[in-house]
Amino acid sequence: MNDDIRRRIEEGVAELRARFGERMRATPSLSDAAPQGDGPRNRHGMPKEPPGQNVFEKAEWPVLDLGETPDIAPERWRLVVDGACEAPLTLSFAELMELPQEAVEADFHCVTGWSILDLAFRGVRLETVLALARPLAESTHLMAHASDGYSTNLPLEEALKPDVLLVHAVEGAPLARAHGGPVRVVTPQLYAWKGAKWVSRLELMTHDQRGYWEIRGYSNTGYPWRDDRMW
Ligand SMILES: Nc1nc2c(c(=O)[nH]1)N[C@H]1C(S)=C(S)[C@@H](COP(=O)(O)O)O[C@H]1N2
Ligand SMILES: [Mo]
Repeated sequence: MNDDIRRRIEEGVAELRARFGERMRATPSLSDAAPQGDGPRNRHGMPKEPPGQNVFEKAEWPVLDLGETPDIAPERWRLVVDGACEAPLTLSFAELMELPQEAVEADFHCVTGWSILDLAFRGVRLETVLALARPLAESTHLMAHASDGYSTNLPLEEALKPDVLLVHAVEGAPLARAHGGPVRVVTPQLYAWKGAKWVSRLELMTHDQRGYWEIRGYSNTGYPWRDDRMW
């Protein structure tokens, strides 16, 4: 990664944190005084086991999607970042691997009632690619689009959290195709449907718009510690 890109990321991140920091800290996953659930606390002070969830072993991690499994070789994978931003961009897998890499240990909570705890994810913060794209001042949300036709929306105060990653490896191995490889989004602070497998496009938006499951009745916010599942 050259110095120019490094500087653009640093400047972009500082600007986004100045714009969204307060809203990020006010979200329920960071500031819920009485979160529901049990067990020790996660890195954000929330109970490890949100209400209504059953913990599965890592080896039993279910595969859940619309039923079509895109077959995308890493060399063919592209991520388009466009919409309400100053500097739309397209990243290849090699370019993604050149950006600053993060290791995040996080839990994965599916709205259908299962959780996998302490998965070791590796990838690039969404914040990093959004910093490069420079969201316009009016930009408030994004739609993550995927190669299977799936989509899911996120407010930027959720998308910018430091453990929201474009994941390419889990537990030391490349992300399996069935779990969204070569690259998916993971949103540990929200139910797992907010993380698009086989992510292909991040569309910045100046207003909220619902994605695939949000249109069909899932909650538009999806906070596990508020049992925030439907509508
Ligand atoms: N592209 C895509 N991403 C998706 C989905 C999908 O159908 N297509 N399903 C979502 C839902 S509902 C869940 S619970 C998780 C499941 O991820 P997993 O199959 O790795 O467990 O992926 C989310 N991301
Ligand atoms: Mo799901």
